[in-house]
Amino acid sequence: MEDDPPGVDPVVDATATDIAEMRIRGAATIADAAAEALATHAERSEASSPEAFRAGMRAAARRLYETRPTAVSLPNALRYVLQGMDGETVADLRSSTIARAEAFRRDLEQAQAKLGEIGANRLRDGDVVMTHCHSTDALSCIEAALEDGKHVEAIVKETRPRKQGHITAEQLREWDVPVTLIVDNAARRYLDDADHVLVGADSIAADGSVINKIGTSGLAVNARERGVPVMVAAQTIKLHPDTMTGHTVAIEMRDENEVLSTDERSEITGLEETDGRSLEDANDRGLEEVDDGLIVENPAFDVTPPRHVDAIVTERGQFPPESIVTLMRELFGETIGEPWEA
Ligand code: RI2
Repeated sequence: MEDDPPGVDPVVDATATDIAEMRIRGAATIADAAAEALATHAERSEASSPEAFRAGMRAAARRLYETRPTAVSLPNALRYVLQGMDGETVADLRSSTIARAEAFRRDLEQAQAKLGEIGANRLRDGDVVMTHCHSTDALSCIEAALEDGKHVEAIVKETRPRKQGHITAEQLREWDVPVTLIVDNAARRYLDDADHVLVGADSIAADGSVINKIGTSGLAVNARERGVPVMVAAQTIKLHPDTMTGHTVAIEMRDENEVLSTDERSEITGLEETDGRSLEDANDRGLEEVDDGLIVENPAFDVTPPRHVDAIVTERGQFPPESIVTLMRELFGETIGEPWEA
């Protein structure tokens, strides 16, 4: 008789849903939450054999992996934890997995603090920094500069559609940093007042391209034209190993509701209700195929070519983007597996 397919712990399920729906967001935070969920799954696993334990861990990792495609910190975290699963008994497998996940989470925190210290060296007393979206890696550079006693001010881009710049503004105000909040369209005008553009990354490709929140590439082009240096704060967990062998990074397309509500759509198209339900609902339920002639696209990320980036700041030092591949080879070697598929 075949074993039932392994189930995943409810905590894994809940974490995966929170990541997909962005209650847990930000590349580093996603990686941390994924490692924590794997540790919880390992701790609570009721597997009666080493094979069943391993299969359960792979299923848990797959569930987490399938949530969001762009931030490579997620598969990097899953790979790291699964590679540490070691032993001949369930007890040994369990303890080695938990220890590995804990080590991963500790390293993550230390890497961010170290990166912050390095990034802070680029900021001078009195500098004004323009930010995009919300990145804990980017903010760690500002935090370290403040700890060094430097005065820093920020121009914070709102960052449509989810307005994650508001999270950045909130954090900076907590640290007493003077903040000017602007809509995204005002960025070029305010670049004249900025000494740096400082952003995070969801993935860094082997050629030094930076994949970050939609709008980063346009900001970088404008910054280059204005002579404002672009600094990318990204722990090495953001380095995308598959790009060393020619793979591209998938860009996540998110729900159009983040851009346009059903009511706003109706206002634009002039079509209101179908069968007592909204158009979208009607389409979802297959009640009536309604083509209202309006397409809404919502890519979450874009690609900034290396020529528009001045420095990638990691916990291993700062790098010109074109040289990042050297660090990638050192950290990942040449071959990368997907242990959750084994
Ligand atoms: P940290 C975010 O993506 C932003 O694009 C941000 O720059 C990047 O993750 C890195 O965040 P999302 O999850 O790891 O908000 O630096 O879509 O916190």
